[in-house]
Amino acid sequence: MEILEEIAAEIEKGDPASVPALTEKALSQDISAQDILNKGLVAGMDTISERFKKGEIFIPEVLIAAKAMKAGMEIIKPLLAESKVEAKGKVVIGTVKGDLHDIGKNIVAMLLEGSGYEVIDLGNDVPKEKFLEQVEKERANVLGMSALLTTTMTYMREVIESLEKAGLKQKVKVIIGGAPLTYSFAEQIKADGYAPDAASAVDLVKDLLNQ
Ligand code: B1M
Repeated sequence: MEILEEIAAEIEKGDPASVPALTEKALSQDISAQDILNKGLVAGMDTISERFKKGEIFIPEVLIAAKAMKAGMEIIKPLLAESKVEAKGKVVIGTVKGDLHDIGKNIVAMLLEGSGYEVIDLGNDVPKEKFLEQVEKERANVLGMSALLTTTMTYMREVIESLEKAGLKQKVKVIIGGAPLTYSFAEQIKADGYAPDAASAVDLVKDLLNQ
Protein backbone atom coordinates (compact mmCIF):
# COMPACT_ATOMS: atom_id res chain seq x y z
CA MET A 1 0.00 0.00 0.00
CA GLU A 2 1.27 3.45 -0.84
CA ILE A 3 2.30 5.43 2.23
CA LEU A 4 -0.37 8.13 1.86
CA GLU A 5 -3.08 5.49 1.59
CA GLU A 6 -1.59 3.86 4.67
CA ILE A 7 -1.88 7.14 6.60
CA ALA A 8 -5.51 7.50 5.53
CA ALA A 9 -6.21 3.90 6.53
CA GLU A 10 -4.66 4.36 9.99
CA ILE A 11 -6.82 7.45 10.53
CA GLU A 12 -9.86 5.40 9.61
CA LYS A 13 -8.73 2.80 12.16
CA GLY A 14 -8.16 5.63 14.63
CA ASP A 15 -4.62 4.83 15.60
CA PRO A 16 -2.92 7.99 16.93
CA ALA A 17 0.26 6.02 17.65
CA SER A 18 0.96 4.89 14.08
CA VAL A 19 -0.02 8.09 12.24
CA PRO A 20 2.94 10.23 13.42
CA ALA A 21 5.42 7.46 12.51
CA LEU A 22 3.89 7.06 9.05
CA THR A 23 3.87 10.82 8.59
CA GLU A 24 7.59 10.93 9.39
CA LYS A 25 8.16 8.04 7.00
CA ALA A 26 6.31 9.88 4.21
CA LEU A 27 8.43 12.98 4.81
CA SER A 28 11.58 10.86 4.63
CA GLN A 29 10.37 9.70 1.21
CA ASP A 30 10.35 13.36 0.13
CA ILE A 31 6.57 13.57 -0.01
CA SER A 32 5.53 17.17 0.61
CA ALA A 33 3.72 18.21 3.79
CA GLN A 34 0.90 19.53 1.59
CA ASP A 35 0.43 16.12 -0.07
CA ILE A 36 0.54 14.34 3.27
CA LEU A 37 -2.15 16.70 4.50
CA ASN A 38 -4.45 16.44 1.49
CA LYS A 39 -3.90 12.91 0.27
CA GLY A 40 -3.27 11.22 3.63
CA LEU A 41 -4.72 13.02 6.64
CA VAL A 42 -7.70 14.77 5.04
CA ALA A 43 -8.46 11.78 2.82
CA GLY A 44 -8.73 9.56 5.90
CA MET A 45 -10.97 12.04 7.66
CA ASP A 46 -13.17 12.38 4.57
CA THR A 47 -13.87 8.66 4.62
CA ILE A 48 -14.72 8.89 8.32
CA SER A 49 -17.17 11.73 7.56
CA GLU A 50 -18.85 9.65 4.85
CA ARG A 51 -19.16 6.60 7.11
CA PHE A 52 -20.55 8.74 9.92
CA LYS A 53 -23.10 10.22 7.51
CA LYS A 54 -24.22 6.74 6.48
CA GLY A 55 -24.58 5.72 10.12
CA GLU A 56 -21.86 3.08 9.83
CA ILE A 57 -19.84 4.58 12.69
CA PHE A 58 -20.65 6.83 15.65
CA ILE A 59 -19.29 9.87 17.49
CA PRO A 60 -16.66 8.02 19.59
CA GLU A 61 -15.08 6.55 16.45
CA VAL A 62 -15.11 9.97 14.82
CA LEU A 63 -13.36 11.51 17.80
CA ILE A 64 -10.72 8.80 17.85
CA ALA A 65 -10.06 9.34 14.13
CA ALA A 66 -9.85 13.11 14.66
CA LYS A 67 -7.24 12.50 17.38
CA ALA A 68 -5.21 10.36 15.00
CA MET A 69 -5.44 13.06 12.35
CA LYS A 70 -4.33 15.71 14.83
CA ALA A 71 -1.29 13.60 15.77
CA GLY A 72 -0.17 13.66 12.13
CA MET A 73 -0.97 17.35 11.76
CA GLU A 74 1.33 18.19 14.68
CA ILE A 75 4.27 16.85 12.69
CA ILE A 76 3.61 18.65 9.41
CA LYS A 77 2.38 21.92 10.93
CA PRO A 78 5.87 23.43 11.42
CA LEU A 79 6.81 22.41 7.88
CA LEU A 80 3.76 24.07 6.37
CA ALA A 81 4.45 27.18 8.41
CA GLU A 82 8.18 27.10 7.54
CA SER A 83 7.49 27.62 3.87
CA LYS A 84 6.36 31.17 4.55
CA VAL A 85 8.91 33.86 3.94
CA GLU A 86 7.25 37.03 5.08
CA ALA A 87 3.62 37.23 6.25
CA LYS A 88 1.42 38.24 3.30
CA GLY A 89 -1.38 39.36 5.55
CA LYS A 90 -3.12 38.66 8.82
CA VAL A 91 -6.09 36.34 9.18
CA VAL A 92 -8.21 36.05 12.31
CA ILE A 93 -10.11 32.76 12.20
CA GLY A 94 -12.53 30.84 14.39
CA THR A 95 -15.55 28.57 14.58
CA VAL A 96 -18.63 30.54 15.57
CA LYS A 97 -20.41 30.56 18.91
CA GLY A 98 -22.25 27.35 19.82
CA ASP A 99 -20.23 25.26 17.38
CA LEU A 100 -17.46 22.93 18.52
CA HIS A 101 -16.45 21.56 15.11
CA ASP A 102 -12.91 22.68 14.45
CA ILE A 103 -11.25 20.07 12.26
CA GLY A 104 -11.99 21.84 8.97
CA LYS A 105 -11.19 25.25 10.43
CA ASN A 106 -7.85 23.93 11.69
CA ILE A 107 -7.00 22.67 8.21
CA VAL A 108 -7.88 26.04 6.68
CA ALA A 109 -5.70 27.77 9.31
CA MET A 110 -2.80 25.42 8.61
CA LEU A 111 -2.99 25.88 4.85
CA LEU A 112 -3.15 29.64 5.23
CA GLU A 113 -0.10 29.55 7.49
CA GLY A 114 1.58 27.27 4.99
CA SER A 115 0.83 29.81 2.26
CA GLY A 116 2.50 32.61 4.13
CA TYR A 117 -0.28 34.29 6.09
CA GLU A 118 -0.10 35.08 9.78
CA VAL A 119 -3.04 33.29 11.38
CA ILE A 120 -4.60 34.14 14.72
CA ASP A 121 -6.75 31.16 15.58
CA LEU A 122 -9.44 31.92 18.15
CA GLY A 123 -10.53 28.28 18.41
CA ASN A 124 -14.15 27.20 18.49
CA ASP A 125 -17.35 28.52 20.12
CA VAL A 126 -16.22 32.10 19.44
CA PRO A 127 -18.64 34.93 20.34
CA LYS A 128 -18.95 38.02 18.14
CA GLU A 129 -17.33 40.23 20.78
CA LYS A 130 -14.15 38.15 20.59
CA PHE A 131 -14.08 38.26 16.77
CA LEU A 132 -14.48 42.04 16.80
CA GLU A 133 -11.90 42.59 19.54
CA GLN A 134 -9.28 40.54 17.70
CA VAL A 135 -9.98 41.99 14.24
CA GLU A 136 -9.48 45.45 15.67
CA LYS A 137 -6.51 44.66 17.93
CA GLU A 138 -4.64 42.69 15.27
CA ARG A 139 -5.66 44.97 12.38
CA ALA A 140 -6.57 41.81 10.52
CA ASN A 141 -6.87 41.84 6.73
CA VAL A 142 -9.23 38.88 6.74
CA LEU A 143 -11.75 37.43 9.18
CA GLY A 144 -12.51 33.75 8.58
CA MET A 145 -15.51 32.08 10.17
CA SER A 146 -16.35 28.40 10.12
CA ALA A 147 -19.61 26.64 11.03
CA LEU A 148 -20.69 23.02 10.62
CA LEU A 149 -24.19 23.23 12.04
CA THR A 150 -27.26 24.69 10.36
CA THR A 151 -28.16 26.08 13.80
CA THR A 152 -24.89 28.00 14.19
CA MET A 153 -24.22 29.21 10.63
CA THR A 154 -26.80 31.98 11.09
CA TYR A 155 -24.61 33.47 13.83
CA MET A 156 -22.23 34.61 11.07
CA ARG A 157 -24.79 37.21 10.05
CA GLU A 158 -24.71 38.63 13.59
CA VAL A 159 -20.94 38.88 13.52
CA ILE A 160 -21.02 40.75 10.19
CA GLU A 161 -23.72 43.11 11.48
CA SER A 162 -21.59 43.82 14.54
CA LEU A 163 -18.60 44.56 12.30
CA GLU A 164 -20.77 47.00 10.36
CA LYS A 165 -21.98 48.71 13.54
CA ALA A 166 -18.42 49.02 14.81
CA GLY A 167 -17.28 50.56 11.49
CA LEU A 168 -14.94 47.63 10.84
CA LYS A 169 -16.65 45.95 7.90
CA GLN A 170 -14.83 48.08 5.31
CA LYS A 171 -11.48 47.36 6.92
CA VAL A 172 -11.57 43.57 6.87
CA LYS A 173 -12.56 40.96 4.28
CA VAL A 174 -14.91 38.36 5.70
CA ILE A 175 -14.73 34.81 4.41
CA ILE A 176 -16.84 31.89 5.51
CA GLY A 177 -16.80 28.12 5.13
CA GLY A 178 -18.10 24.86 6.53
CA ALA A 179 -20.13 21.96 5.17
CA PRO A 180 -23.66 23.48 5.33
CA LEU A 181 -22.67 26.83 3.78
CA THR A 182 -23.11 28.01 0.18
CA TYR A 183 -22.12 30.89 -2.09
CA SER A 184 -25.64 32.26 -1.90
CA PHE A 185 -25.63 32.19 1.90
CA ALA A 186 -22.39 34.17 1.84
CA GLU A 187 -24.05 36.71 -0.44
CA GLN A 188 -27.15 36.93 1.75
CA ILE A 189 -25.16 37.76 4.88
CA LYS A 190 -22.82 40.10 3.01
CA ALA A 191 -19.66 38.07 3.50
CA ASP A 192 -16.90 38.89 1.02
CA GLY A 193 -16.45 35.27 0.04
CA TYR A 194 -17.17 31.60 0.59
CA ALA A 195 -14.79 28.68 0.15
CA PRO A 196 -16.02 25.08 -0.12
CA ASP A 197 -12.68 23.63 0.99
CA ALA A 198 -9.38 24.59 2.55
CA ALA A 199 -7.43 24.95 -0.69
CA SER A 200 -10.10 27.28 -2.13
CA ALA A 201 -9.97 29.29 1.09
CA VAL A 202 -6.31 30.07 0.40
CA ASP A 203 -7.12 31.10 -3.21
CA LEU A 204 -9.98 33.23 -1.97
CA VAL A 205 -7.78 35.08 0.53
CA LYS A 206 -5.18 35.66 -2.20
CA ASP A 207 -7.89 37.03 -4.53
CA LEU A 208 -9.44 39.27 -1.92
CA LEU A 209 -6.06 40.71 -0.99
CA ASN A 210 -5.12 40.99 -4.69
CA GLN A 211 -2.05 38.78 -4.39
CO1 B1M B 1 -20.81 16.82 14.36
N1 B1M B 1 -22.23 17.16 13.08
N2 B1M B 1 -22.04 17.23 15.82
N3 B1M B 1 -19.33 16.36 15.51
N4 B1M B 1 -19.93 16.20 12.83
C1 B1M B 1 -21.87 17.13 11.66
C2 B1M B 1 -21.48 18.52 11.18
C3 B1M B 1 -23.21 16.61 10.98
C4 B1M B 1 -23.39 17.04 9.53
C5 B1M B 1 -23.27 15.07 11.13
C6 B1M B 1 -24.55 14.47 10.58
O1 B1M B 1 -25.56 14.49 11.24
N5 B1M B 1 -24.53 13.92 9.41
C7 B1M B 1 -24.29 17.21 11.95
C8 B1M B 1 -24.82 18.60 11.58
C9 B1M B 1 -26.24 18.57 11.06
C10 B1M B 1 -26.74 19.94 10.74
O2 B1M B 1 -26.46 20.92 11.33
N6 B1M B 1 -27.55 19.97 9.72
C11 B1M B 1 -23.53 17.20 13.28
C12 B1M B 1 -24.15 17.23 14.55
C13 B1M B 1 -25.68 17.18 14.56
C14 B1M B 1 -23.42 17.30 15.75
C15 B1M B 1 -23.96 17.36 17.20
C16 B1M B 1 -25.19 18.25 17.41
C17 B1M B 1 -24.22 15.89 17.59
C18 B1M B 1 -24.87 15.70 18.95
O3 B1M B 1 -24.28 16.02 19.93
N7 B1M B 1 -26.08 15.21 18.88
C19 B1M B 1 -22.75 17.88 17.99
C20 B1M B 1 -22.71 19.41 18.07
C21 B1M B 1 -21.62 19.91 18.98
C22 B1M B 1 -21.45 21.42 18.80
O4 B1M B 1 -20.75 21.82 17.91
N8 B1M B 1 -22.10 22.21 19.63
C23 B1M B 1 -21.63 17.35 17.13
C24 B1M B 1 -20.39 17.00 17.63
C25 B1M B 1 -19.35 16.50 16.88
C26 B1M B 1 -18.03 16.00 17.47
C27 B1M B 1 -17.58 16.80 18.69
C28 B1M B 1 -18.23 14.54 17.86
C29 B1M B 1 -17.08 16.04 16.22
C30 B1M B 1 -16.28 17.37 16.10
C31 B1M B 1 -14.85 17.24 16.56
C32 B1M B 1 -14.06 18.48 16.21
O5 B1M B 1 -14.31 19.18 15.24
N9 B1M B 1 -13.07 18.74 17.05
C33 B1M B 1 -18.09 16.00 15.07
C34 B1M B 1 -17.75 15.67 13.74
C35 B1M B 1 -16.32 15.25 13.50
C36 B1M B 1 -18.68 15.72 12.67
C37 B1M B 1 -18.53 15.25 11.21
C38 B1M B 1 -18.67 13.73 11.23
C39 B1M B 1 -17.25 15.59 10.49
C40 B1M B 1 -16.91 17.05 10.48
C41 B1M B 1 -15.48 17.17 10.03
O6 B1M B 1 -14.57 17.37 10.81
N10 B1M B 1 -15.27 16.96 8.71
C42 B1M B 1 -19.76 15.98 10.51
C43 B1M B 1 -20.35 15.21 9.35
C44 B1M B 1 -19.84 15.72 8.00
O7 B1M B 1 -19.47 16.86 7.84
N11 B1M B 1 -19.89 14.86 7.07
C45 B1M B 1 -20.61 16.34 11.66
C46 B1M B 1 -13.94 16.93 8.12
C47 B1M B 1 -13.51 18.37 7.82
C48 B1M B 1 -12.13 18.28 7.16
O8 B1M B 1 -14.45 18.92 6.91
O9 B1M B 1 -15.34 20.60 8.61
O10 B1M B 1 -16.46 20.35 6.32
P1 B1M B 1 -15.23 20.33 7.17
O11 B1M B 1 -14.22 21.41 6.61
C49 B1M B 1 -13.89 21.52 5.25
C50 B1M B 1 -14.79 22.50 4.49
O12 B1M B 1 -16.11 22.60 4.99
C51 B1M B 1 -14.03 23.77 4.51
O13 B1M B 1 -12.68 23.36 4.47
C52 B1M B 1 -12.52 22.17 5.24
C53 B1M B 1 -11.41 21.33 4.64
O14 B1M B 1 -11.58 21.13 3.26
N12 B1M B 1 -14.15 24.73 5.61
C54 B1M B 1 -13.86 26.04 5.43
C55 B1M B 1 -14.44 24.54 6.91
N13 B1M B 1 -14.37 25.69 7.58
C56 B1M B 1 -13.99 26.63 6.71
C57 B1M B 1 -13.73 28.00 6.86
C58 B1M B 1 -13.36 28.74 5.74
C59 B1M B 1 -13.25 28.13 4.49
C60 B1M B 1 -13.48 26.78 4.32
O15 B1M B 1 -13.09 30.05 5.79
C61 B1M B 1 -12.98 30.68 7.04
